[in-house]
Amino acid sequence: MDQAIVACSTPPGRGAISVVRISGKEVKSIINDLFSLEFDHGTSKVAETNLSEGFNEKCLISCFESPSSYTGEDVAEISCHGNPLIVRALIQKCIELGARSANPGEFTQRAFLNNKIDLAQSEAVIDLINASSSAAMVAASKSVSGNFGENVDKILESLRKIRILVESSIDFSDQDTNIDFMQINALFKDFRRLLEDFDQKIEEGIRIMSEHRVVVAGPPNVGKSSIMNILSGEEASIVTEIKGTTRDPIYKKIQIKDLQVDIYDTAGINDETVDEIEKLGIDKSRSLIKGADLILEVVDSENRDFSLKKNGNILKVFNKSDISSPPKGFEGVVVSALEKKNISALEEKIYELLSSDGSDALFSARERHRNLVKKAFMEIDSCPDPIDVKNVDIAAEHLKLADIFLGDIKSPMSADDFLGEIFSAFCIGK
Ligand SMILES: Nc1nc2c(ncn2[C@@H]2O[C@H](COP(=O)(O)OP(=O)(O)OP(=O)(O)O)[C@@H](O)[C@H]2O)c(=O)[nH]1
Ligand SMILES: [Mg+2]
Repeated sequence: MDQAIVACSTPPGRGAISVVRISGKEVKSIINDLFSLEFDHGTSKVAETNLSEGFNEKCLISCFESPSSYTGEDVAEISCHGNPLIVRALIQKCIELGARSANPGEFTQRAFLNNKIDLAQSEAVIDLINASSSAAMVAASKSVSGNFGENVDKILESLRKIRILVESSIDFSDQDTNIDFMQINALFKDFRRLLEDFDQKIEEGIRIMSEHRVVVAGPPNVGKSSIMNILSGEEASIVTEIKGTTRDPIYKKIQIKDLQVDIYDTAGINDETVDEIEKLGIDKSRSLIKGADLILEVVDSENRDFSLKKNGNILKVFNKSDISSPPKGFEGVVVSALEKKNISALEEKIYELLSSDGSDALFSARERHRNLVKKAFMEIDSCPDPIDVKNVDIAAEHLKLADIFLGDIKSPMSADDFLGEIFSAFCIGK
């Protein structure tokens, strides 16, 4: 077992409790030295430790003995009062007693190295923490419990069936064995169909995990900032009657029902402006519009013909309904930011448009998975079709490479620095 690692596993800051986690070979002795406590698997005990002169902290210590722990090593979770000073002192004590500070994701990395979970499950743990909707949460939890991995296994199993037949046709080619190429080619077709289906599921799995970026855009002075302030429930943006008030984009995280949404207020689009600062603001608006999942295209009666000339992810909003009416046949939501009219309908529509994305996802997935499937596809596409006695050597090579790429999804055979790269994207304490 490796040297013990220690970190705070709860978010930084003050709260009722914080949890300091230690994992590794010195855990038993550290717990004993800190709390005069016998490390006892499956128990949670209250004990005190002296953290500084005249200051004793009462903690709850939960013990998990190797291999029945998150990391597969001896693990202790120490719940203390949620004060960063206490957390820091506790971590310092653990370091003095033989532990070292954990790197980001190192607990999960150890779980992976100790075969507690595969790589796809480790990634899903982070997806579960970061999920920004209930549907994303469900998808990530399915991946944590192995649904995603089961799909990978099924595909690999199907590929290996073909590989066994192909390889044996090469090994026994000089003998009078009857190699059934019809069967090989039929299996090859089934495998391709499975992989195509999996690729599509991955696409949905990625989409459901993506953040929801909403950009409030439109001409100047139509009430974009007023709408932003109502949706975020605070005075995030400055509102004045002067055209071109907002320059830098303003960003807020908001919650609509079970959906977490990143919302941006932007500078009004005004192609006639000569103001250099306003022009820079408009450039920023345009690049945010490009990357948006949903654009609220706000207009008022003075700008009823304005259009960003974009298709797809646009929700038209007519504002200032307290002083004017929308044009006949207006297709969108009609609101008054000033009188807070119809705002819940606007929220409902935003929710509806964003939450339909990827709601069929069977599991959470990532770009890394998609790239490996793409590479496997390239091998499959380069594989001779149909496979026959003359090209079976070439086919064997491509199938082998496809196997390696697909295998890398769950258990990469590559070097440590690759794993380090993956786990460094995790948070400390995880
Ligand atoms: N009557 C009425 N006035 C509104 C409404 N919403 C906003 N206003 C007014 O319109 C003016 C512009 O509002 P803002 O929210 O700053 O508009 P904006 O689109 O962010 O403007 P820029 O940042 O300059 O592009 C302010 O005087 C607001 O009080 C509304 O629903 N009804
Ligand atoms: Mg504004």
